[in-house]
Amino acid sequence: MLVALAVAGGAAAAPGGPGAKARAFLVANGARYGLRGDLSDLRDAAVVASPGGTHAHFQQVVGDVPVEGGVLNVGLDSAGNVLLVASDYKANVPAISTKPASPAAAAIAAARQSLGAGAQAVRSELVVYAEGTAALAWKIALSSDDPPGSWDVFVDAQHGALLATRNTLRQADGRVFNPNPVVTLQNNSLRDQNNSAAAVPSNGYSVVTLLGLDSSGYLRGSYANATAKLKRDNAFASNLSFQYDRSNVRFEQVMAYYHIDRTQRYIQSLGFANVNNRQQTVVANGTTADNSFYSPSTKQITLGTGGVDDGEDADVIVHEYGHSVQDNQVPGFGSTSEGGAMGEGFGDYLAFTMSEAGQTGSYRACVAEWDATSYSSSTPPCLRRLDGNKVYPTNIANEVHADGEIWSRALYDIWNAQGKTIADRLVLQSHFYLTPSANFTAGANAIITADRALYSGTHETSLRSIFSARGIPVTIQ
Ligand SMILES: [Ca+2]
Ligand SMILES: [Ca+2]
Ligand SMILES: [Ca+2]
Ligand SMILES: [Zn+2]
Repeated sequence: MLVALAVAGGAAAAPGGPGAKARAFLVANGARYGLRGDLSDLRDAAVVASPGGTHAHFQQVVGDVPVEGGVLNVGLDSAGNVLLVASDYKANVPAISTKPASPAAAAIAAARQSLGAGAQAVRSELVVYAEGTAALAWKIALSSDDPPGSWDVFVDAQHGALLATRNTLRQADGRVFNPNPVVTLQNNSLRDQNNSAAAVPSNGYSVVTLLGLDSSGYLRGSYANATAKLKRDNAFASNLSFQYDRSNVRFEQVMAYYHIDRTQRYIQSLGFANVNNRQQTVVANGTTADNSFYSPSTKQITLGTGGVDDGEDADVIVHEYGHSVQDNQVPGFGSTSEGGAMGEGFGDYLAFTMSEAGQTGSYRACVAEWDATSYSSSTPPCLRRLDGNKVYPTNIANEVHADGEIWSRALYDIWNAQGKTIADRLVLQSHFYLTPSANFTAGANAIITADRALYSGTHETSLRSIFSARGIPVTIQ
């Protein structure tokens, strides 16, 4: 019947759905793909709709058993005309027996043994494995969490021999600045040049692994959901490879995803499982202002495009994430001006500790060197610094960012005195002791309390002298 249809008027004129039309086309043109004239070894697998039409998928079989990798994909336009045939059909697969002599359980045991104890079998199915000599095989899908792994193992279903192991882990990758090209290239004279790709040479970028993405193809995962202001600008990569240059509107989404995800993972690595442990939504390039913000009402971060796009500087992204962290630990935090200053100081501190590795000299305590090229005349350009000499109350200016440099200097001194891990744990732990109206003294008392809780007060003398040097009264006995 199908042959008759093809003879009668070609695939485009054949009646019926896309699958029937595709089949008719393959009957008429199958010789090109090495197909059998009657298509008796092709099973209808799926018909998928897309904006461009439909796609009829076929699975090659021996009897009822699928031939591994033997698929055809026939693309049709909306009128049902065949546009393209993609064929992985394997010609000359013999009609081998499809009755296994060896059970699935034995194949699973062999597969697990070949990979090590951590691998768990997720699925098993019979296939015809047709690389080289065709063989009936158990295809065992396995996964492990630590280290992350995903495999297909093929075990001969007649003799039990291991035929092949395929690593199927889908590693997502992205191209980012880490933390920003001024630091990476040690070049203070880089300029935005109106968001041009040419403004930053390729060695200013790093290619990184993106962790935790769901399988949607968007930058959406356990701890971050990075989006654009307009849906059409959302980064999408079905192969999970997100490699853009800075002139692409999607670049800042990759930056936001990567730096927020790694910050949350770092926080968890310090033993804090409940500090902003949620999916943070970020709208990259969400405002044309040279400003970025965290909104306590929507819990979202918005990154601006004024000057250098804020999303091109990890320090700005992590600073905003700091506000989100603090709002999560102390809902409503920062109702006093000193509290607001502590929020800004903590954001700068978090940006510092997430980027300090490898930073020396004047870059080390400088925040947002790349973003600051569009408004700072210092060398290097800095949004703010953590190593200033402001003291309380003399230098209070009643502007939260300026006053935040008193607090960030105290945190920076703790970091330099106790090292990264202890300092970061003390600072995060201290937030649990605060209320929204906290001032500098409450913040200092909380850090000393955190030290008592985590380290039996081992660092108290040093902490007290650091706060004293900043003029911050400590009132805890
Ligand atoms: Ca950009
Ligand atoms: Ca900017
Ligand atoms: Ca820096
Ligand atoms: Zn801020």
